[in-house]
Amino acid sequence: MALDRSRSQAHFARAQKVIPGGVNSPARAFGGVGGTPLIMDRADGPFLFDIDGNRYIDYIGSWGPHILGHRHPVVIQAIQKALEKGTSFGAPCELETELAELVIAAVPSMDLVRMVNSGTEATMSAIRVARGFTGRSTLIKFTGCYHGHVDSLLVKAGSAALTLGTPSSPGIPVGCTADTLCLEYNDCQQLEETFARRGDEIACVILEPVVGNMGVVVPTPQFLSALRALCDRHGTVLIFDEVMTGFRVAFGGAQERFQIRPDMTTLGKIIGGGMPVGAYGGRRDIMSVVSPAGPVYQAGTLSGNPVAMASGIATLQTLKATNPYPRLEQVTQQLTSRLSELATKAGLEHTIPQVGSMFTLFFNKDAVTDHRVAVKSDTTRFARYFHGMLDHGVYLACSQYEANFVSAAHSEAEIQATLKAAEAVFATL
Ligand code: KE4
Repeated sequence: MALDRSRSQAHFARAQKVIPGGVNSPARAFGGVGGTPLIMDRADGPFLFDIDGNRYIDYIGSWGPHILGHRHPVVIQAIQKALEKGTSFGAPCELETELAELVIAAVPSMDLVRMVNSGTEATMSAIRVARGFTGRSTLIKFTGCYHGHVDSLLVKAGSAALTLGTPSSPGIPVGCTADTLCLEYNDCQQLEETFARRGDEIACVILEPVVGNMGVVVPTPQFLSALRALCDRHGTVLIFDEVMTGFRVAFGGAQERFQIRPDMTTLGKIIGGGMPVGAYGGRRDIMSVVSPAGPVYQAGTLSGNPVAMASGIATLQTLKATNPYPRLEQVTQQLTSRLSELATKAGLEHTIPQVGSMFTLFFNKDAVTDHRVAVKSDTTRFARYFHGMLDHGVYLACSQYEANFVSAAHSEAEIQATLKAAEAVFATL
């Protein structure tokens, strides 16, 4: 039975008159799946509710922040308490030190940390600091990894060959990406060749230590250890962009899970608990170049504001106190293995990589190890799957090239309802 979404349709038409594309972020515009984005009214636990009153089991959790589920009482109370004292002072407050201490205690690579307001700000700043610290300009990123809309990182590599960055968006002067080398994820040979030729000019390497932004792609142990060794050998700063994986795949992030220590880490999403927070940090000698301690400038009006800090503190403290990770791993493994059984029964070529509570169902016959394989996925079939699940009250990431997230609020009932929906939808694909 088709859900009534007339209010969403009408409101989206109104939004398009005043907001580019009707959205404040293209990721939520349904560009990869077609149709009209739903206008959400409220959220609670594992659920989203649209303005037509339809309820959805939510697997994006605001694209990662809501590992505890929406409106966790401890987080809401902390925000309300902070609000009683004001919103932003433009001066230091105790809460920003408290969140910094919690982050440093959890993330092995961070001696010092600077709060910002988004993951993009975090990666943009980390790149600048790495360049300032090394005095070098060249950076390496990997095709299919997304690090926010930073000019120097919005680079779409061409073929698998070493590609000098060409901007993937108008408005970015070629000069901004001339120093960006784009390599293939998990390709150790290409990495070694690049360092052999240009290692001593490379300021930093930045990567998602578990990729979420081409769908979930898992690094090989060889790839991570090659990265660490080559960066050590050439004095290059290794940056783990853990905006998505930080406090998601383990309390200490992917670096704790894989026992690889980067030189710098960027964070976001979960450390704000749904409020705008990003952070970057790392080795003391590197972070000591950051203004005003050192010469590399970075600033922000609302960085460290008490309301966002209170939300992040409550989120991390609750994660520490409840340790949801073992159950998240087990529930997500059960969900993905049952989804795979159902997809196989329906004769659908697929692969479902899963790390912790992140997963992607690729309509692809091969294991997705990098962007070259990811882009061979059947995105038309994915779009039908997405909308079929939506009609059954399950809200997935609206792109084949995104991760989905299970939260601590997802109970057995939601998992079973998701599987029931998938069984029905797979039969229609
Ligand atoms: P923000 O600027 O959106 O807070 O963070 C940018 C960013 C940086 N690094 C990683 C690994 C990220 O995943 C992101 C943002 N992720 C996307 C979803 N894949 C956010 C959704 C959106 O852009 O609306």
